[in-house]
Amino acid sequence: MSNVPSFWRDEERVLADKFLRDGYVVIPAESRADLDRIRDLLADVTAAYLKLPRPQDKGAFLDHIHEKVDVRRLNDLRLAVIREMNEEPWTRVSYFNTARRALEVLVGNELAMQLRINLSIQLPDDDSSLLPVHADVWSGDSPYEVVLWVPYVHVYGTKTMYILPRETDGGYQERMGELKLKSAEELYRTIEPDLTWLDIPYGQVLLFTQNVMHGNVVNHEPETRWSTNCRFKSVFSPYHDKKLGEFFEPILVRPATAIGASYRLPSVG
Ligand SMILES: O=C(O)CCC(=O)C(=O)O
Ligand SMILES: [Fe+2]
Repeated sequence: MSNVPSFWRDEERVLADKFLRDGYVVIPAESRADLDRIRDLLADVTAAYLKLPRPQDKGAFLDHIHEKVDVRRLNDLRLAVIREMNEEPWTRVSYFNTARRALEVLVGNELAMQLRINLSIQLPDDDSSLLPVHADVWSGDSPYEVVLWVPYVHVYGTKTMYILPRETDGGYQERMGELKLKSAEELYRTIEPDLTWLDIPYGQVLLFTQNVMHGNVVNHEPETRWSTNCRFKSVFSPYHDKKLGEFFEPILVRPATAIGASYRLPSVG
């Protein structure tokens, strides 16, 4: 045992160590009320768009939406729901509230948040909106970003997303050059034995670093997947293509930072 005292609180250290090891954590939503409010909005906006009565059981309605909409209309529905969700002034605050303590522990307490929350809807057997294996950091995201990924239905099997735990991912990314893989398909087949398929019941949320490989496949379960993703980063961590003000917006800046940033030394003489 080292005799250097730890500055961590024990339970925060446990969460942090898990995230360092796996590159992700799945935790109960910190505010179930905020989670429910977003899910209910998704269901009600979808019902209005499809000219259906307001559903009683919002979760069941979302799970079975493939009975009411086909692949041809899916993208228009998705865009309409994303627009309405992002137009509501409260959704980003509620979204943050589903994991705010964990974000503070894992990312920081001065935070920038992605301006728009993304929505993914995956109907059973639909191959039109897949995300083959990738790490977002390969295409312009900063390695300091963390994704808060929230399912609105129970996700499991092929209805969920997969992730390569960080400990294993590191080895593959180091050997990427030697592996000489020609396509995402080949990469997927290489890492497939090591993938974790996240089983997340409604009520829990996922936080992950998009530096590790992840993606999804055709949903062969009998229900539709509904999930959202949105990125957070420490305000002062390096930015890449996704800039502050365009893609990210500061959501929590502490007074000492505000005072420091606005201070001008008096001019002398
Ligand atoms: O929702 C998924 O299946 C993948 C999400 C993803 O790639 C991301 O949020 O970066
Ligand atoms: Fe991604």
